[in-house]
Amino acid sequence: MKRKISYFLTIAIAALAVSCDPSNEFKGYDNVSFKINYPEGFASDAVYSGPATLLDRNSGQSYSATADAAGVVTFNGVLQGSYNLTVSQTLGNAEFREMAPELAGDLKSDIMLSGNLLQINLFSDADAAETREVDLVWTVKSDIVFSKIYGNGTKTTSGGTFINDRYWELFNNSNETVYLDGLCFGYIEGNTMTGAVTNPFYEQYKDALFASAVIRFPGSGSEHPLAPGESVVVAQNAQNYITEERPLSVDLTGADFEAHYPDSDMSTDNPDVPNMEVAYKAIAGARVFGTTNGSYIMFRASDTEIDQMDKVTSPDGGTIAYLRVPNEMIMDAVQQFLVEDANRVIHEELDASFVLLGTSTPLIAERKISHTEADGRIVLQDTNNSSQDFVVTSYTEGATADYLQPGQYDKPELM
Ligand SMILES: [Ca+2]
Ligand SMILES: [Ca+2]
Repeated sequence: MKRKISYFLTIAIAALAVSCDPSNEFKGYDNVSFKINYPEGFASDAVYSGPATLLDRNSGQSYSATADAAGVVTFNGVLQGSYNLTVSQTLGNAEFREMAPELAGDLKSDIMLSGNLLQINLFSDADAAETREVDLVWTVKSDIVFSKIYGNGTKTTSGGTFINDRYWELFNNSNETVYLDGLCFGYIEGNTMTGAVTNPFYEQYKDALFASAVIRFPGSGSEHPLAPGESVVVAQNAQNYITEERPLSVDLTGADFEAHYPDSDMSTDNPDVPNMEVAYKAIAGARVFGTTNGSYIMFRASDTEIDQMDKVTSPDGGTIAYLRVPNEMIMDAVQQFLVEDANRVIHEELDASFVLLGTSTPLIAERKISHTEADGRIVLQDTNNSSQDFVVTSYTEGATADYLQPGQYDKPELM
């Protein structure tokens, strides 16, 4: 009760301060409040205590605040505009078990709580006075995350685009060694290149995502360790793509693995680089793994498990069957848009937003660095909100293509 009184007292004092302002100049709305609710299945007295960010959709200006003892976040001095609110907090496994024993089951991972409210219009006192509610959802926090995606190809000197030089980099963001054996990643069916097309799988199924192709790290369980703070590079093909025609490409002969398609005339096998297993391929004739502007997910599944997963044709027709990957299996997800008004293929709780790639190639999307531990281990930012977690770097006229090289975690733009 005491807390409640002091909360309302704060509002009253703040309101008084605004009304007494002699300059009469609008300094923004105070006490813009959001009540953050835990997901269903959590203890009824669980109160959110983490941060939240309010982002101006046009200017990009952001406001940060931390929830009070009642689970309410309050922002002050907020200028007029249209906003997105994002909430995200990591919850340790012990806390998760205590707050939601039934949901936790025998899960041993930490979890991530996240929530979003999009297009919050703050244009009047009434808009600002409304206390909106945000319902959090939870996902398993992944130890391995996508750290770099180079997928949109390079330019040739004759003005063409060459897209065979793709690679993906995965990073162990935890403090324990993780085995890559059996880890899958796949790209999602859908169109994120234009606002003119919506994605029927996304519209119709809220509990799963649909993969067009899935590749998997080989090994029986303990063959491919990845130490904390280390990364692994998976090339589409482990070739050196730098030629006179393609001076801005990359040399991928040093990749750790490659996504070789044995049945494809566009896929070259480098005998020195181990191949990923092709775990699923919706389009039998697909010649390479990966797509331009692709959105990617990571999960663990054996052949048997993939056999047991549903294969579903698109709700708007067609005979191609995509692999249905339930949301709760997905460890990391990165949604990529070519243009800002493209339509979603990945659900909000897995990625609150998207990496905006833009059309200037060659470009690379890279996860930012959150902080460096005392022992020097880099920790990447993973709030399941790709517009904040990733930075896109594209080519500057006259520069070299060194920024596209894998394995770089000391770039200023990642800080
Ligand atoms: Ca090979
Ligand atoms: Ca993530």
